[in-house]
Amino acid sequence: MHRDKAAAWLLVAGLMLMHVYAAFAQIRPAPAAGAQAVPGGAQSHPETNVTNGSSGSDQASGSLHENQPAPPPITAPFRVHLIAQHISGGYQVLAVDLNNDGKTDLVALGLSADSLVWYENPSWTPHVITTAAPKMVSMDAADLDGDGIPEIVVAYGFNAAPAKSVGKISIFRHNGDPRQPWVLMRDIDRVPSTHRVNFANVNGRGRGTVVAAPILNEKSPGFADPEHLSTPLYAYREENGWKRELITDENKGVVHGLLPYDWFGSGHQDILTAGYSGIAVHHPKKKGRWTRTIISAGSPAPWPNGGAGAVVVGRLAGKQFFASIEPFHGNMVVVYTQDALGLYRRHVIDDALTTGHALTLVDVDGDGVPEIVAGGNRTKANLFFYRATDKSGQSWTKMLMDNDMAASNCVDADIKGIGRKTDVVCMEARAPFALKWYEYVGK
Ligand SMILES: [Ca+2]
Ligand SMILES: [Ca+2]
Ligand SMILES: [Ca+2]
Repeated sequence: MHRDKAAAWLLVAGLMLMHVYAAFAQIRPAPAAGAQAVPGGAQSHPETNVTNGSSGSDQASGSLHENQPAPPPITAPFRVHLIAQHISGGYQVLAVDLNNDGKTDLVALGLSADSLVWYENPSWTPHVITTAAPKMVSMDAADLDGDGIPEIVVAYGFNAAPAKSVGKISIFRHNGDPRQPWVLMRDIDRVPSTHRVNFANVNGRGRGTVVAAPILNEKSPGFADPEHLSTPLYAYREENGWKRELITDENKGVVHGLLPYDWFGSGHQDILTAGYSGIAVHHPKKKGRWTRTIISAGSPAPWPNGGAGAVVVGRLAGKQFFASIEPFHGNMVVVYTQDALGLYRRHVIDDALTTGHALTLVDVDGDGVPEIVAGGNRTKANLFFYRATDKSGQSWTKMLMDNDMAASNCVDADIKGIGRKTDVVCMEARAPFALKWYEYVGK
């Protein structure tokens, strides 16, 4: 590089670092119990109170690595709150009220964490749910008995190699005080490499059905899955004594996304899956029969690089739409909107994600047009906020939400109790395995 150009570049980089350092210096790092809601303050470059990670401490001590470029500026209008960290192998977060006080709490799951822990809003005091679910990978919450405290289904004993995975599915419930350790309510099943579990309302009478998706067939050697083996999808209905029911064995290879959603508007939830076979809707019929409809093949790349890894569904311009990450651990964020004939049209709105994993819709401004949050779990400046620039969802702008987060999972939430979900909470897959709340501070 020419010396003048190099000097100019160093000057620009130095100014950027000074700007970042100034932003860090103005605010106090929040302790785990100190993330305060700060109303108002709309700004295009929100402050962050998160200084975890090597870059933050290096900046604070003044010992900058000369060859390490400054992180890119955060451009999405959120204030970042650190709720907790060191949730080893961070993989999933649930935003749910666990003590029936009307405030949304957070449950954080780590693949290699030794316990499942919930964090009580607003102090974010941690409470252990259980230490009896090693190698957990997925969870969901639903109040099955109507006492106001949800039960939690957990998939654990996970390994991506099915031969090494017990794949237990169990429901835990509180034992009088949800702040005290919970107890096992019911073991449901063991299915090798079970990777996603959800409660679902498949009968129109409540969420008393567990749906479980292994990531591969139990005989599969791994993600390459050269024989294109069938990956089953199971339901367990409380009314049937949690007996195993096959939803489908038509999905092939990796199944990574699982979503209960009333796709057909029939008053009960269908089950969506995303994987090598694309995105499918499984619709419950009478007597335990299910129909399967492929709504997108996902990325058209040949096996094992095609399909989709995650799916979310919402409404846009009065019509149902869905969004996906494609392919599995992929680089694309894709939006599907209906045309005049009701056919879904595929729009790739981003193809620059790194190992895409987290995906959620959130309507931050309550205008009825969902925004999209998507992120990947490999690198730290890889969590994005997408906002439609037209009512039909044809084009979207992309903003960086965080430059120090490798998100494995994000959910929308109402942390402050305003009556609408305008917040996003994300779980980090890499050290320091942070659980962060992104408070929307835009207009
Ligand atoms: Ca609560
Ligand atoms: Ca309950
Ligand atoms: Ca919106």
